Amino acid sequence: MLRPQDTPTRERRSLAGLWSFRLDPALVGADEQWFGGPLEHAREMPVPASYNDILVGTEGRDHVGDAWYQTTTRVPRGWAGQRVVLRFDSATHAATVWVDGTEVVRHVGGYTPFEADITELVTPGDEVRVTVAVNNELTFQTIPPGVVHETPNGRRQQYFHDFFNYAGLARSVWLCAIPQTRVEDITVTTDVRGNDGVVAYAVEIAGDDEHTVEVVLHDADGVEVGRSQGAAGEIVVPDAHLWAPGDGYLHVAQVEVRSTAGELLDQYAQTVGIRTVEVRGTEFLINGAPFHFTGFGRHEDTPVRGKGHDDAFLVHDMELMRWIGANSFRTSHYPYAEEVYDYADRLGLVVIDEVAAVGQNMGLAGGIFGGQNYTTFSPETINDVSREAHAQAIRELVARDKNHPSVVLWSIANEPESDTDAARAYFEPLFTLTRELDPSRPVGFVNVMLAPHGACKVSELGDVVMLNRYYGWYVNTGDLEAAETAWRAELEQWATDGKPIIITEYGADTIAGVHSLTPQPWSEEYQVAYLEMNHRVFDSVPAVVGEQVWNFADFATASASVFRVDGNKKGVFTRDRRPKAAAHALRRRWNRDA
Ligand code: GCB
Repeated sequence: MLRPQDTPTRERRSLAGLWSFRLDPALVGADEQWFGGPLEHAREMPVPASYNDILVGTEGRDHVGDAWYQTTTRVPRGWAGQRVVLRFDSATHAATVWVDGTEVVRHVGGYTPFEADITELVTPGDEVRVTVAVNNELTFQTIPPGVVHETPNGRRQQYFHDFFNYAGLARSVWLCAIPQTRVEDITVTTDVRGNDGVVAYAVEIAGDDEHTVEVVLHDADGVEVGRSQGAAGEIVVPDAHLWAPGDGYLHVAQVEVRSTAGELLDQYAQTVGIRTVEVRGTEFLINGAPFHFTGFGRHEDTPVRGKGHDDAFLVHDMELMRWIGANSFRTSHYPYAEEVYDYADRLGLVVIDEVAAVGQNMGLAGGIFGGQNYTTFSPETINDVSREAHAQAIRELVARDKNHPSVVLWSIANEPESDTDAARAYFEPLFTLTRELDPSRPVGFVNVMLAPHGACKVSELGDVVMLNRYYGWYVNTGDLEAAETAWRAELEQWATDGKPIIITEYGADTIAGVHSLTPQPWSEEYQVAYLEMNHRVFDSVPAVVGEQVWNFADFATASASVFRVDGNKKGVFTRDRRPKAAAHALRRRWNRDA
């Protein structure tokens, strides 16, 4: 599903703004046909934004059920004869959409786009009413999983991951005009031969069969560097300027569809970063050169707007990344807004792209999230239906992000149970699927401390080893010497697998402003000492090719918890993006060679 664009043949209109809004905890809206007319008893709600923290009190924060959104917009007069498409960049976690009372699409999965062709329901020049019921319930059959409990005090949502279950329309909504005969999809893969860049493409066209396709490749200055006819082909760029970490050089492939008479039917501009990614032994190679990941696991999380995408935070956060010397991040623990990947492409930032499979681990969730009553993988809990939802989430992730040069690695789960045969049986087909969908990138999953080397039955399926470890925090708390010994011992075992190791999480909760002469947990000094200890360990194990601190910034977690105070404080920046002492320490380390 291509991202909306304005081109000579396409137009898009953002539906951002204030929509009518009404919570529906009793789930009566569909029966009462709230989609049938103007939403009654509504208040206003910004789109894009998560609704939870916009409202005051527990009503929005702890809501379980549907949230109804409605807006009216005018379909531009000039769109007659075009396909009119309504597109949601996301709806968390499931949505049903009506246009003037007619249901047009349903979608499950909170972090990927979906769209509906509404051409037959609208008249260019007229107003149209769009109504969406967004459901935030997580079950064992959703990605991520959760349980809704019916209690004497109402319905309560339990979940097994460590970030707040923000919901709503957190990303853009678009009304688009797209030609009848159109570019439906583009897949670009790139290679480097000697000094030449090779751009292989496959274009899918929908509509009239009588057409021709041409792809014209331009460099960043707009100079044509090659062209090719046909729906699939290859363009060789002599002496190509490659996309590389720190150098977000982008070519643009103009895909043009013409009638046999030569009339332009559709045009779509696909950015292309020419680069290669390869895992060789314990090295992670980008353009043949060993790459060492520095940076963070992040969250889409800001005050008030929750997971609502915001360009100001996007640019500011990436400025902070640049300041600190980070060259990469992981989209922990779900696919982020597409604006983030576009920007990473342009900045030359490297992305580990993660599907929203987090919390599939009742052993881990037991102590923290009350998952002790459940078996992770079983017919009653995470089962074949869940795996199909997981597979679908992977399909939608790869379909959406496959053309981003910044994305170098797929992460198909964060910290699932991985030391059982059931886990192995669950994950094996998902690795196969991901490789079928995209043979051009390595695939991995993030291993949890409960499944150390030797016990983990899933790691051998991955091209890389990704480890989240908290020596000196959750274990050996406060004893960095013992932590260093234990951590090095474990890491040396992983190194015997002969794969690159990326430390995808290491971190210590730190309250900004708490200081201590001896490094005490929760103090800024401890966070610095903790990171330095980790770095000594990483630097002594050559197979370690990456260090991503948990987390870029403090973030919101579930409201009811005795082990989080006002959220997770492992941020190197506070939630409002002020640096802790650790930020300066990381900046020194990551700019050593500068
Ligand atoms: C983890 C999880 C992450 C948590 C973090 C923590 O292992 O992957 O989602 O926030 O630990 O701080 O406990």
